[in-house]
Order: sequence, then structure tokens, then C-alpha cells
Amino acid sequence: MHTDLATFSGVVHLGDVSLPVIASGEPHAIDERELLIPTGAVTLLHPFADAEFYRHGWNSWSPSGWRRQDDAPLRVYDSPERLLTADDAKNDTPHAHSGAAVGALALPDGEILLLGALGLGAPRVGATASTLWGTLEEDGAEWFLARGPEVEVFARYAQLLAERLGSRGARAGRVWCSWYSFYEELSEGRVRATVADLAGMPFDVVQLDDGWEPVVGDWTANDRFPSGMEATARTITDAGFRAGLWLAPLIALPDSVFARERTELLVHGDDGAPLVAGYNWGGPYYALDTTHPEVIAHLRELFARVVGWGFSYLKLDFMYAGALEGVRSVPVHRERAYRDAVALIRETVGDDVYLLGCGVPIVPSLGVFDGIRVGPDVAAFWDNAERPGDPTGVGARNAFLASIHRAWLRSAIETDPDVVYFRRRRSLLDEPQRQLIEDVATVLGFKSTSDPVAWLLPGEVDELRAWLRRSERVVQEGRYRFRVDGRLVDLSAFIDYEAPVSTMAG
Ligand code: 9PG
Repeated sequence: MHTDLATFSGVVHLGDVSLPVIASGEPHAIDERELLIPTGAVTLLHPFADAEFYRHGWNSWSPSGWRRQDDAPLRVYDSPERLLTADDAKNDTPHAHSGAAVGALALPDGEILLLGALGLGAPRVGATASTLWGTLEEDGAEWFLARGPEVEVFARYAQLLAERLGSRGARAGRVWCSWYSFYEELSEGRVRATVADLAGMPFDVVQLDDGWEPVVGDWTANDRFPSGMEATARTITDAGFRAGLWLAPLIALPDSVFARERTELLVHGDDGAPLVAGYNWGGPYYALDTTHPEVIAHLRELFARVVGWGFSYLKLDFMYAGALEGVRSVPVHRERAYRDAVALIRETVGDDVYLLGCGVPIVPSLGVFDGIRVGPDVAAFWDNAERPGDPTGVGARNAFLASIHRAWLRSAIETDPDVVYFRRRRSLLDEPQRQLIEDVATVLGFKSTSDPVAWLLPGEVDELRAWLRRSERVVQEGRYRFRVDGRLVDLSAFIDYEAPVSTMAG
């Protein structure tokens, strides 16, 4: 807890940098430039007043990236609803640079100083002109403090996270996803036609997104799927693909049967009413109390049923709602409740079902999910002019900026930067922007798209097929510089995060 009395005050040495530190226990050196600090609050004094700060967002959609300390903090501005949905609203610091689990300072010599938690408990890391600090809502996780070249230090942090939380070896393969073309306008006829056109394309998975269920919270086929989901899964598997399905199993809309008839199974607020866990589909939604035995039984039944239908790739969305603070039947820390729920789902579906987390808190998902979305939704346009000040808004630019700043996670878990567009019609992306999104997916090693073959020109189909078939060798040379089969991919020209955020904060 924050209130623990510090028991250690001294100086830590990382090569030629010495920093005064106050922590709950004595740091322990791993080597000359790496050390572990016991769990609890930690504060380091630093002399790098002007250093850039790396901020890491809490969930898939939350902003991550580098900011100068004299710039406005990287966060969601001016929308409590967006903040609740797309970051850790409870720990938001409007006037200070801070983020979830890990943070870093860029030192004058080009190296970085990183402080990162090695576990759960809603760890936060922030910086001021003279401090780098870490806090936890619940003690347990040790801190890793390291100094060195940026790519190396982040890779080392990812390695330690994987050691502590686990890392699964499954690969998604190449995924076709329905969302970024059809959105909620799904039907079994449309699935049949789309899958028929995809036959022979080098995809491994065809994943149906939101639009198959009557209402979020009630996981049965809606009336556009009169043959049911088992028959729909078979349409996909008969064409030679693994069948994938989207679910948001930890939330329910107020008008779902689940929320109306089983209100006692929802997370509640201190006021005794169901806790509003976020906003989408035109209104608020609630979270399931995953510590309740009846919710545990419900999740087991649901996932046994979905896997029984024939789906073996599941995109589980809006999962952060299971990690919000609220009243649950068993009062465990929110990130523990979340991880236990995902572990229960994993145990139910077994090791052979690929689980892609979306809207997930990042660190608590390591070792239980196979892959995670690492940015907000991409779109067939660059920027979202309606949402200045919101780095979580839908669009290619925000998806790119968040995802590239999470590339370091890819040794610990598969990192999904969202789909790549190959279509030029029905898209407002210019060619450099489109190519950028393709390069980011290649660099992060997760290849998915959403273009129906019928929407592509013959040359675009060839391009898509060639990209899906390639297995590139990627080497990172710098923060934004990569070699992809020898070709230099330099993304730095697209790093322009100054504009909308700082104007909104001013
Ligand atoms: C289906 C979609 C797609 C998409 C997911 C998710 O921050 N937000 O309010 C927010 C809302 C929706 C959203 C992402 C963020 O989209 O990322 O791929 O599956 O749900 O409804």
C-alpha cells in the first residue's frame, strides 16, 4: 500500500549513474546496470530534468509513447467516458506524466533508465523533473530498474515479465477479421459469400467479430444467423480455415437478459448500483463479478459451448472491465480478479484454442493470453478529426503510435497492431500511410486484414497474397528503425504526437 513506511533510503548505482532512492526494502543488484527493488512504493531522484518520459498505457487501447517532460502528459483529455473505457481512469494524473506498470527516462547519453513492475497490483510509474517513481495499489510485484540502450533494456524487461508471468508459444498465423469491413452488419449469408471468396487465400483463421450476438452480454446467435453458430463455424472450417469468434465475456449491456435477470452477478459500485464499466454501443455497460461462483459457472458453460460450436480462435474484447475497482463477492485486488478469470477461461478452452485479448490490461494478460491487441482500432483513414486530444480515438495514426511503442512486448506475447488494409477503394489512407500500417504489422509479427476479396482489385489480391506468404526477418536498429529482409523501415517520419494532445492540454 502507499501508506507503508519506507525502510530503505540510500543510493543505487547503474554504471556511472548514481541515484538516491527511497524504497520499502534494499535494492539487489543483478548486474552493473540492472537491479531489483522490493515491492512497495519507490522513488528515485534523478538529475535529468529535461529527459523524455516513456509512458505505457494500461489497456490495449491506452496511449503509449515518449513525451518531453515539459509537454502535456500523454493521456485522454476532456472525456471521462473515454478515459474510463480506454485507460486506467482510477490512476489518471492530469498534470503529471505517469503510466501503467513501466516507465522510462531518455538519458542525455542516448541510453534509457527504465523502472518496471514484474507483476500485478496495478503498478504505476511516473516522472517529475527530479523523480522517477513507482507505486502499487497492492504490494507483491518486485521492481526492475535498469539503464542501458533502449531496445536492449525493454527487451530485458519483457524477458523478466515472461519469466514471472509466463509466455505461451502459440502463433495466430494469418487472420482475416470481419470488423473493419462489415462492422456489425454480419449475417450467415454474408459469411458464406465472404468465406467462398477467401477460399485458397493463405489465411489460417477467419474470425467473425461483433455482430453475431443479439446484444452484448447474451452470447447466442442473433436472427441473422438462423442456422446457428455451429453451422457458421462449419462454413469456415469446411473452407479450410480455423474458425474465430469475437466475444466480450466480462461485460453486459443494461438491456441484455444477463444484466436484467442476473443483476446480482455484476460488479457493483459503493452506491449499491451496478458499476458502469465503460461506454460503447451508444451507452454504458456493466462488468461481471468474476469472483462469484455463478459467474464462474456461467463462464465455464459459455466457453465450453463456444468451443463446442467449433471455434478455436477467440478474440475476447473489453476485458479490462473485469479489472476495474468495484464491489465483488470476493474482495481480491482487481487485477487478480481479472487474471483469475482469464485463467479460468484458459482452463476451460484448453491449450489449443488461441486466445487474442483486446481491451485487455497488458501486464495481467501475459502468460494467459496467446496474443494481445496493443493499440486502439485502426480505420481506413489517418486521423479522427472529431476527437482532438484523444490518442485512443479510432484511426490509423493513433493505432500506429500506440502499437509501435509496444513493439518491445513481442518477445513475451504476440502483439496485434490491428488489421492492415490492402484495398485502395473504400479507403482514405494514402499510399505511405497504408504502407506504414503494413510495415508495422510486419515488424510486430502479426498479420491480419479485413478486406473482403470482392473489395480488392486483382493487383491488390496479389499483393495481399504475397504479404501473407512472406515470412520476413526483422531486426530492430533503433527506436523507430527496423530492417525487414534488409529493407530499411524507418517509421520516425510518422512520429508527430505533438499536435492535438498538447493543444488540448494548454
Ligand atoms: C467490436 C469492436 C472490434 C474492435 C475492438 C472493439 O475505446 N473504446 O471506446 C473502444 C470501443 C470499441 C472498440 C475499441 C475501443 O472496438 O477493438 O476490434 O472488435 O470492439 O465492437
